[in-house]
Amino acid sequence: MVSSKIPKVLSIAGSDPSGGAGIQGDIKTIFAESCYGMAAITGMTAQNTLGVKAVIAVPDDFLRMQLDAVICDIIPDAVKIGMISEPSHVKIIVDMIDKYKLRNVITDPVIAPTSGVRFAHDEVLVNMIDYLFPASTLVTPNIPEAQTIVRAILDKRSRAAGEPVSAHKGELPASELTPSEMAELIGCHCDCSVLVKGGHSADGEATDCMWHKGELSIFRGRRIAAMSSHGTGCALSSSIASNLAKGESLAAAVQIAKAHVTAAIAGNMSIGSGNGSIDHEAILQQQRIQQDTINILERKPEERQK
Ligand code: PXL
Repeated sequence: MVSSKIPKVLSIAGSDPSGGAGIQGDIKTIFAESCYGMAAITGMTAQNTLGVKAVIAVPDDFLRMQLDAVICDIIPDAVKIGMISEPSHVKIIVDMIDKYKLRNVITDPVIAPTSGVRFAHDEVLVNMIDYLFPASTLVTPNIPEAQTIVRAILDKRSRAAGEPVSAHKGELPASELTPSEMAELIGCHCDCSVLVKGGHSADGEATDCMWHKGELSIFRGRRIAAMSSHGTGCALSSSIASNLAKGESLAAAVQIAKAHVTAAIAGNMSIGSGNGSIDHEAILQQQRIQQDTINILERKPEERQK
């Protein structure tokens, strides 16, 4: 049997039955990026475009069985990690990264949805900081998530130094740090690359900052006032994973993913009565335009005339 050359991407995330975020959104994105999508489910949500009503986690053994079953048969070229609602799941996922020497691991630290019940409680966050981020290629928090992560790191440092944690609770520097300072702090603490997404910034722009191997890169973007932005973070992390699986560098993968997700938000698809899904079809169109351009450029000059 000849193994297919299609890049394979595994999403380890939660189910969103409304189809915009979680594994459903990831699979749509990975497909639109011309990769083969797989999904191991950490838990299920009950939600629609108005918000998340409830979350349940799958049992530990069952998460382990899903991951072993898929990975021992189909080794992924990249992995996207999304919703984790159990502290024990973090360690199971990190064990799998080590066991199968998984590469191109993109972790989207989803702490809470825009509207509804929280996904990850403090212990999950602490485990992510201690074990999952150091095992990841890139971590992709938005600004509020980065502030929560920075706060947890500073709390831990205070505790280790025997200082009162409460001293900086409320007026903590986290809210005073710029996105690039937060990316650097998290990246240095966890020894991983960090992309702080600017979609939630107050300046009306959507500029992302990446800390990668001691260097800072800025990815400028335009802020789109769309009614349908559900699934943006999931699509970005899945798109970065897909582009890494296709062999792009990390900076190129982020750049391409940002352009694709911007197009998906601009699609402004109207689904449901609340914050509906981004338009994953727009990623497919962008991806095709890009591929057509590459095909034209790769043709010999005499063939280009035809
Ligand atoms: O967009 C974050 C996210 C991730 N995973 C699941 C979600 C959401 C947002 O609602 O439902 C399952």
